[in-house]
Amino acid sequence: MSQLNKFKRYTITSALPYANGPLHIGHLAGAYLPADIFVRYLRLKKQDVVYICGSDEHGAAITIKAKKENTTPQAIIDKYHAQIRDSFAEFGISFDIYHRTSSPIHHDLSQEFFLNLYEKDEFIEKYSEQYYDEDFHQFLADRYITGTCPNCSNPNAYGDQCENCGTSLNPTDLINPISTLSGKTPVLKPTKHWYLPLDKYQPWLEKWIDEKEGEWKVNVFGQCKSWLKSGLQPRSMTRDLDWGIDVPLEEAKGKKLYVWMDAPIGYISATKQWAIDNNKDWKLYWKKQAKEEDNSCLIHFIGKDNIVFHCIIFPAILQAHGEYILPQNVPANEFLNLEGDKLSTSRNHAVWLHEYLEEFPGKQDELRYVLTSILPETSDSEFTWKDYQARVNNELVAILGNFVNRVMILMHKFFDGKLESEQERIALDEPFIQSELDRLHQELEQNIETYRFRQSLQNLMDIARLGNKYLTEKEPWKTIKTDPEDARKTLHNCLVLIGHLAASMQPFLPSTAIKTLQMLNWEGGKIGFDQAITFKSGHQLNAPALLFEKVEDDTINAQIEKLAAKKQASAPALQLPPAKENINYEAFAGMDIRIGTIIEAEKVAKTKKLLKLKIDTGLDQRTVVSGIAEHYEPEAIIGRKVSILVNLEPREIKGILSQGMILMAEDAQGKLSFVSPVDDLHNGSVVR
Ligand code: B3M
Ligand code: ZN
Repeated sequence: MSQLNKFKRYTITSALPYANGPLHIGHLAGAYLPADIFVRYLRLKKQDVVYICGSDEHGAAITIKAKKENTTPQAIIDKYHAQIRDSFAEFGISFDIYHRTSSPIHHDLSQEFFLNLYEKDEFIEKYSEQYYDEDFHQFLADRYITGTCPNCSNPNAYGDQCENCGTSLNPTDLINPISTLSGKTPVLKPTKHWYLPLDKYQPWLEKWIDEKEGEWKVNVFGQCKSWLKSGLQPRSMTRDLDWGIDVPLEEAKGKKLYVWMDAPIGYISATKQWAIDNNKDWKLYWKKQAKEEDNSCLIHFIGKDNIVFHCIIFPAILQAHGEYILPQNVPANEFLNLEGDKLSTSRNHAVWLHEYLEEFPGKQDELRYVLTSILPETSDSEFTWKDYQARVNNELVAILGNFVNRVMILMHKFFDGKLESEQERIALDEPFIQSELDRLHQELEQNIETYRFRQSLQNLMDIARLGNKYLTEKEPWKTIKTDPEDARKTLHNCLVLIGHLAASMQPFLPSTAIKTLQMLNWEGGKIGFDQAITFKSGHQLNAPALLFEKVEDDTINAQIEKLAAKKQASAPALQLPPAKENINYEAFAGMDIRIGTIIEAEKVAKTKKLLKLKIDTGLDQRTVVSGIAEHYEPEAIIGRKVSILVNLEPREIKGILSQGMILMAEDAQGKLSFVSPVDDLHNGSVVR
């Protein structure tokens, strides 16, 4: 049973993207597509819902980008805000407002929040030693400082968070801190800041999070539990920066709010703006109401790297304020990978939305479909172009498109696209199909309501499969000659099914739903989500049009090549050693290199780099000491065919007589790899 009516209202947010670069498919699959499906569904279920998003325009993410592009932060946010907003609109992400955190209404509300907490004495004010870049005369926080994560050893952790393990950090937690401005090790200098005592809220947070067990996704709940277990620390809510929202205190002149203090408040200020524009009351969507059952249901859609901010820090801020509701759920997604590698803006390993739109015009629903099929709901998932092609061709074209197309063509061929029957209204007249349809539709709703969007999309496709199966079994193209009434009835049933399909498509494939309704010549072009579908006898269909087109190999190969080319272009230039002086042939021919097999391998005691190997050279079995222990585990290389220089003068290494040398190739990162024959050669084969 649907749980939707438990709540009076819904406040749905998607993470505010930093306006510091274009969007890629990972963004869409993380926090936007799932939220959009959910919101479209809520609207179709006639719920009172507001869907909020906007650009996050403060913080080091913006200023660092401005520096890189040699321009101002304002120019950066103006440029990317517009680009991001347009990409979202093109993909049908149906925000009620796409706002900006640089707007005055947002600055005001953030300052009001800060002052509210300040006046209640919720902050701890303290001087502490903070990292400072002497070359750039700047304190270093957040993305201005990187170092090794004390929790997972990721060497590229930021000053406020490790994106690898999700832990939130303070700059002083980093091991080997480095300024991202000068690349130098920073010095410590005292400065005053205002800290939110998260440790004080810990008992309250624990209780609140514990209530979410079983309701929140396991990955989200688990992350929260593990931070609470390691104990929360006070967290500075102010920064020594010159871009951001002013700390509204006389004594804090020149300081700004921490971007994660202001950004989530951006959800609220955006709602305020929307309410002004639409004559609504924003407080209904954010403030605690007199009766708890009148509260709005707040849901944050985010990617997993934002969990700590939405499940710990922002709730603590809201709770400290006291007048606001807390999130009911935070269905964070894991990460999407691309062609076997992490999506990466810096390495340009991404499918950019603005490029997709140019190269695949009108194919937004295709991408929505593929991404929904592979949403990283419970674990990281992967986008590949071959998979994109397969899903479009074998699912959208062959199942959904094919069903609709076959029915439309047959209707036009046999009946000139006109529905006629003795009854006034044509309804689904096949109990088995009706009950299957009801079951699938119910499952689809249940899955959306529990954030299982992948599964709900499968339910939609199963409705199309049901149609195909029915059509194939009934063979109206044959019965038209033997029993034309049966053929007519079959096709009528199929059309009712298509009506249901169009209705159910709406959250997932909004443009396709509209196209389908147009073909059906559906009055008003809108269809209720769970409305009974009937046609008036005499109803005239419009001409059939293909819903989807096959994706050709060439198209896909071009995309794969494009990714490879980008990767190559952004790979650091190889630092190859210069060529050596020429030698004569005799010098080369003097080397006796053979193929051999490693038959024993063990670490040389008290050394880090050395392995003692026994090699069958075909001529004999001999011992070689090789400096490869940092690259290979001894057990893993037994049986490996290698090339060995057998006439190198024996040498004693760590008390072991080493007779010969294994040939190794070294890559730009210093990784060693065996020079092994591709074919299966016998030991003693000569290398020349
Ligand atoms: N801008 C982080 C991000 O883009 C941040 C989200 C803010 S949500 C309030 O990953
Ligand atoms: Zn980490």
